[in-house]
Parts: sequence; C-alpha cells; structure tokens
Amino acid sequence: LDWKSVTCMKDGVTSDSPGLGFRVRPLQRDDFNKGFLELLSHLTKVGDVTKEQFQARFDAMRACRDHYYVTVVEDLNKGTIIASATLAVELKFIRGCAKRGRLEDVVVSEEYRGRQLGKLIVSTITLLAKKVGCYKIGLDCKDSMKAFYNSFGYAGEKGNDNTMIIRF
Ligand code: 16G
Repeated sequence: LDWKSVTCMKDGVTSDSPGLGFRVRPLQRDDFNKGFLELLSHLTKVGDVTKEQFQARFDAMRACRDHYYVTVVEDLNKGTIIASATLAVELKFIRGCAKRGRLEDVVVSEEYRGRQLGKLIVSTITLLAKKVGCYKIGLDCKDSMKAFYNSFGYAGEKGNDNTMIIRF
C-alpha cells in the first residue's frame, strides 16, 4: 500500500494507488449503481433503499458541508465499491468550539478481506479526522473487532472498551 498517495481533497480523501487497480475516493452520487448498498449489507441490515432514497440522502449529507466524509474503495477493474468507512464530524461548544470525529460504518466486502483494505480505510479516516481539525475521534465496535481498532491506537476509556477513541 502506498500511504503517501493518500491526500486530502476538498470533499474527502483520495488515493490512486492503495494497491493495483484500487482507488480510495469520496462516495459519488452514482455509486448506487456500483454496489455501495450491497457492500453495506456485509456490515448490517440495509433494508429496501431505492435509488431515489439513496440520492436524496446523499444530497442531504453533501448539503451538510464538512460533516460527512463517506469514503470508499473502488475496484477499478470491476467498477464496484468494495470497502467503505465514514468520518462524521460533530460540532461542539466545549474545548473552544471543538470538532469531534466519529468513525462509522467500516466495511470491507467479504471477497476482498485479507488484503489490508480495512487497514487502509481506517488509517485514512483517522488521518482525515486529524487533518480537518477534530480534537478526537471515536467509534463503537463488537468484541471481535477490538484488537483490530487497538492496533491503530484506538482505546477504551472508563472501562467500556467497546467504545474507543484516539485523542489528537
Ligand atoms: C458497528 C459500526 C457502526 C455501525 C454499526 C451498525 C464501526 C466502527 N462501527 O458498530 O458504525 O453503524 O456497526 O450496526 O464501523 P447496527 O445496525 O447494529 O447499529
């Protein structure tokens, strides 16, 4: 993986060379046709979301400028979305009107697991949170994923280690 090629863009992060034939980029409006919701069904229940509903939600997120960085990995050979994670940015009054990041909806397609794509996308979102000025980023995860997130520096506070954070 070429970490140096991951750069912050106006509306997210992008990388042309996360690996041969893969690209990291912000979610696009036509990713409905590239299997984005099918991918999310590898994480949890998605339900029957129509193209119109997807696009309306996409537009609503985009209208909240600088709050939703839905990031995807595309398999350029197949034209499909094979991994995704979202940085959600919450506005605060505390800590001098700080921003707090949340790492959400991390998923790698079952057939692409074991290729470090989870590592790529979690590292990318974590770096992005720092870059956009979040004072910390947090996540919730299942017991089976704790060790994975620990490896990036995410750690539990106050004894609840299914909720983890990194402070910058
Ligand atoms: C996990 C996800 C969370 C997602 C939830 C969906 C990460 C770090 N955590 O907790 O973002 O929203 O699963 O499961 O990706 P649910 O549908 O049962 O809430």
